[in-house]
Amino acid sequence: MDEADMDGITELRDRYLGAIEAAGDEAALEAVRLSALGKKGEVSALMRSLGGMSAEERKTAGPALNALKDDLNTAILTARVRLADAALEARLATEWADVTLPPRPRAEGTIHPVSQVRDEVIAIFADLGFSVAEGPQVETDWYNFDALNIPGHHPARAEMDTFYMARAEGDNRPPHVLRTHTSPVQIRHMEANGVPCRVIAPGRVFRADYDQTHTPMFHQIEGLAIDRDISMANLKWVLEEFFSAFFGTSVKTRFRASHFPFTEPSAEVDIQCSWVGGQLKVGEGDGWLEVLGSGMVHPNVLRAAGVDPEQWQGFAFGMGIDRIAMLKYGIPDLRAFFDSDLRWLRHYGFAALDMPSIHAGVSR
Ligand code: 2NL
Repeated sequence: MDEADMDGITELRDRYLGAIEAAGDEAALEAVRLSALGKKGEVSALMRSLGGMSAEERKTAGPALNALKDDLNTAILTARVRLADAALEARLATEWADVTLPPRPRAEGTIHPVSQVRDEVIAIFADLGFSVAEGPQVETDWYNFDALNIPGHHPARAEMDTFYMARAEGDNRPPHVLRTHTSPVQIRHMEANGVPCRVIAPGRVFRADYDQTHTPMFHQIEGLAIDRDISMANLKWVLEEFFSAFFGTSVKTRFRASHFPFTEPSAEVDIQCSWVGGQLKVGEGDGWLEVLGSGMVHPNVLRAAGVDPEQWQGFAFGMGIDRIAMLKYGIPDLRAFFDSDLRWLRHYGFAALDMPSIHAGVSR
């Protein structure tokens, strides 16, 4: 191998090292590699020419060409890593996510079964012409007891396990109470609006009682209809209409004579049900389930609310929202209602706007 050939190898090395350095991406680099070291590449052609050389020539040209090939391969490898890094950097510069952005809002909780059932009951009674009345949860003993024909010595006061509020030291007036029923709301309604009236009073009530089936706070809906000639027959129709709409199937009621101080006559109301394989079904079978207390409003109660019992009469009823929620939606444990357990709420809770009413399909 003469000087000219060695110069040729130097020229090749400089040219290809320059081209490798100049390659802007991995495709350009591969093109450079092929034109030097590919089957038809310049360096490969020179390697093949070794066969036509004399042994003397081969002795210098062989190692020189091998060194050129190694140098180019090393440079290509280095360049490839550099280009891959640069490509990654370029991607990272454009493809980024701001992990500090707030996430899309998602539903945190659900409608509590008590709220759901209260709203269902309100919707059904609204269709029957009843409006909603509300009042304070802390009541005077007059509105909670006396106006309802429950005098001071009456055992019903003791039976109700009333929570009493404390009076200031030296204040000897009778203490306020946490209302034991929503009846006071209806007394206040008659006082403020007069009669005739058709109202329901849903809300929280309080009794000092805590076991498997009682919580010290629970929910009640009372209903009141006063007019000139309202009877027990109207009460029975309204309740059967209500229960049929509420349970989505025709429901019979059974009235059993009972006693409440605020109604005369009084009746406890059962709804028709069956027990099939340990499962309760409302509106079929020959079993009965007590769900409600009711009666014709006592003349003393009308008088206490400023209504003349010689002119007006009507029915009233009261039922537990929590109880009928358990019945309709198969919820076994009352006390879990008030644990604020999100897992329980996600299981038994409702989506917003899930609101059946009398129009939502009563099959009969
Ligand atoms: C129950 C069911 C009842 C009433 C509540 C009532 C309200 C007024 C006048 C007369 Cl303003 N009555 N409400 C009537 C009957 C039953 O509650 O089982 N209570 C112990």
